[in-house]
Amino acid sequence: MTGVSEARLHEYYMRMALSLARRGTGLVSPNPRVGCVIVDYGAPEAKAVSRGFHGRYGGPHAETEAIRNAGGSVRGMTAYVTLEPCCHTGHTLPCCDALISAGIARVVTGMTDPDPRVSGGGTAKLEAAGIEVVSGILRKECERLNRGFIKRVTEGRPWVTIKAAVSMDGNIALQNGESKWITGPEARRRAHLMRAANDVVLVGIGTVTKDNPELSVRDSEGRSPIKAVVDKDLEISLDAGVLRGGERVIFTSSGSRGKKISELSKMGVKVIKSRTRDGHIPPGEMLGALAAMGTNYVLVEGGAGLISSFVSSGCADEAAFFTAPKLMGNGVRVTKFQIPSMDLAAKVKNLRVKAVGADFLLEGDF
Ligand code: AOF
Ligand code: ZN
Repeated sequence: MTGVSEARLHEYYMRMALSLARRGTGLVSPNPRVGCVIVDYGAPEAKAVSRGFHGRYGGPHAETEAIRNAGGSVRGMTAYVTLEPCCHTGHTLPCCDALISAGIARVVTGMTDPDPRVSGGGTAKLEAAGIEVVSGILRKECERLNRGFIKRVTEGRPWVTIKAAVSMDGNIALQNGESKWITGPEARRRAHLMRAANDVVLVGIGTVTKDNPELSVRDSEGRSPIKAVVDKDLEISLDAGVLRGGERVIFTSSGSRGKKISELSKMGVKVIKSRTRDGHIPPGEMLGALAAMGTNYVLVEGGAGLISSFVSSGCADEAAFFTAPKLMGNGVRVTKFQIPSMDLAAKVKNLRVKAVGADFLLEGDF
């Protein structure tokens, strides 16, 4: 491509690698989403000759997939990878070794791997083998795509999105408890897609008792996330829809004991006991346990109490509010905390607004 600067080409192919990486969404945790494109600059024009992505946990990494998919020699070519190639032996042999032995001449990466087993070691290994490494192309986009992986590896907790369906005046239910259906079918389908993109869906026992949700992924393709319920006093009914199949977790207080725990365990439910503070299980405790289970992304779906405690404890990273064009009056507010002055309001940055059917999806980061 004559006339196109090298920087533009790097971004172009990195964008291609990013869209490949996205195909691992919901499938690769605790691993990161990674995509790889191999480009032949030796041809009269730069040409992408092969693509690969990390498609499931324990499966081959993006780079080895791309090398394999080439079906022939990739000697002298450039590999674009959204993440620094690994140099450790885990489920698979190091990608660095695969790139070196395939004769790749240049590696262009999006971001450094925060995993302490790699973290700069991959780049160093490639350079020591005489491969040119260009780092940090579309770094922000690459880091954004793996925000949960980064969070878990560097802070020991997954990325948390609080999700709710609200009216324009901030209600998630009427005074009488009615909450179906605030938003329309398109928003509900989108919410199911959101579940599929997360590793865990977390709700409070109040929501389970009142709405009896299944928390499965129905209206969209994809695997179902872990279903987790915060149930301090173990009030859950053994017939609750959420307990029907899939991977299930209940967070309860360390004081919970008795027959219910053994019944739940017999049903295959993982019961995690936690200390309480002011009568609540601190969100940080739950997130620590979920990180230890290898999850990178948690969707907190309500109710208001749980959403509020995640926000006020600084454990909410992102908000996704489906907002219906209606007013519901003096109902149940989506948050319950008191703010003493406007400068202490929980501010949402990088606001994204999307029309979804007749509703709007407002998304942003804390
Ligand atoms: C890459 N390309 O496609 C992925 C990488 O459990 P393993 O053996 O699959 O190793 C997981 C670690 O490897 C993970 O923490 C991250 O550091 C790296 N993931 N690296 O070069 C890939 N998925
Ligand atoms: Zn690798």
